[in-house]
Order: sequence, then structure tokens, then C-alpha cells
Amino acid sequence: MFDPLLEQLNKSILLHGGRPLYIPDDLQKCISKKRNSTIKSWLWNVPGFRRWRVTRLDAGMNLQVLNSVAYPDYHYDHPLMGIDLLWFGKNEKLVAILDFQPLIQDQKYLNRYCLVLKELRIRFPQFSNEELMRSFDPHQYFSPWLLFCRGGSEQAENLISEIFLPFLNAYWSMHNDQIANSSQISIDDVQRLQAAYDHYGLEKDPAHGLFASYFGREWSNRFLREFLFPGSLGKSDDLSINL
Ligand code: BLA
Repeated sequence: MFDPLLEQLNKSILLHGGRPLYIPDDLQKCISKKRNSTIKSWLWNVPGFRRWRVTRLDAGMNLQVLNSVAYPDYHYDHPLMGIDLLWFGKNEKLVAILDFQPLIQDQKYLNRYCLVLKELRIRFPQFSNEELMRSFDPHQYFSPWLLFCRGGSEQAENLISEIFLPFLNAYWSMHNDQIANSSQISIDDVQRLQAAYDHYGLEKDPAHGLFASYFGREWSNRFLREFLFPGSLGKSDDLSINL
């Protein structure tokens, strides 16, 4: 279901000078024969970014996912670009989150980088639901104007494809406009905060159980630690997380 969006995303990355990077074969693609599902990932080298990852999970009627995170170079304190789109076909449930994920919750920083999302919320009111988060803390790595929609088939079929490119283009514009301006956060702190983002994701992301049920615990642990959230590796020696 999210293939047209995946294509738009990959095309947009290429347009901005992206070049594909190598991912070990077993992490790049994994097939669960038992559950008739495939997960594929892409890693991009994009000017201005130190890492841009994209993941597509196709589990047919059960589940469709498109997930992507862009990490700017450390000398930019810009928010991360975050997309998490899920479609649960059996109960026709859409969970869609698109956000400029801030490194800090300082008001000046949020106004400088994330305010444009407020305009998208006005254009797409279905994405401005004040949602209760069950796993994450909305005040950590989420902007006050994150685009969040829990919906049904109408939102999945129409709204997502309407908001997707305006959101992506708003992110590119913010990034390009802010490149010339100096960062509010030091390079060392950006590095530390991006690593903490990965650490937080590894701990809290509700994808853990889901991946394990499709692709097994061993593969899922490796995928989470080495591909989705590699910055959490080595952050501290006592990274004892029960996956
Ligand atoms: C929720 N994300 C979820 C859920 C799942 C995933 C299973 C719970 C669905 C529900 O609430 O009904 C799945 N997350 C994934 C998958 C990947 C992943 C498959 O990282 C990896 C391929 N999550 C992100 C990013 C954002 C994000 C970048 O990965 C921000 C844009 C947000 N996902 C996000 C939020 C929720 C969510 C806010 C709701 C969580 C909550 O209720 O606390």
C-alpha cells in the first residue's frame, strides 16, 4: 500500500543528491515465509545528512509499514526527519506520524525549526489530533505540532498521499533555509543528542515485539541495534535492554 510513497521518498532523496549506501544483505532484506512478509531497507548518503534510512515492511493484509529517519550532519542542530506509517489491514486501522523530531524542547528552537508544521496541521486537520502516546513521551523528540493521525481506510488511501510530499518538501526547505544560519547547539551536543535519540528509540519503540513476531528475535535484535538505532551502540556500557 505504501509503495507509491516509498517511490516518492526515494526519488526525492535522489533529487537531493542522495547515493545509496551498502547494507549487509541479511539486514537489507528479510523474508518470513511462515508469515508471508518481507522487510526491505535502504540507506542513503545525502549531502547535509550523516544518515538517512528507509524501511518498508510488506506483510500483506496484516500489516504495511513505511518508516524513515533522516539524521542531519552533526554541525547542523536541525530536527531529525521522522516518518512512521502503519496500516493494519484486518481492522482497517491507520497509524500515521510525520514529524520534524526536535533534539531539544526549547521554545526558541521549536519555533525556529518546527513551526511550519503548524501550517500543515491547518491544511490537514485530520493530522492534528491531540493523540495520547502509549509508548513514547510526547515531550521527548516530538515537536508540539507533530502530524499524527489514527484513522481508517479513507485517511490511508487519500490523505496520506496528499500530505506526504508537502511534508517532505517542508522538511527540505527548512533544512536548506537553515544551513546558512549557525546552530544553537554545539557539534558535540548534537552528536550526543542524536545518539540519545537512538538509545531512546531502542528502548521505547513499539516495533520490537512486532519485528520479533515476524522475523524472529535474533534477526530483530540485530536489525534494531545495527540498522534502526546504531547510535545507541557504545553510548554506554550498561546498555542492558531486554528485547
Ligand atoms: C507507533 N510504530 C508505532 C507502533 C508500531 C510502530 C507497531 C504502535 C502502533 C499503535 O500505536 O497502534 C512500528 N516503528 C514501527 C516500525 C518501525 C518503527 C515498524 O520504528 C521501524 C521500521 N516512530 C518512528 C518515527 C516516528 C515514530 C520515525 O519510528 C516519528 C515520526 C512515531 N510511532 C510513532 C508514534 C507512535 C508510533 C508517536 C505512537 C506510539 C504511542 O502511542 O506512544
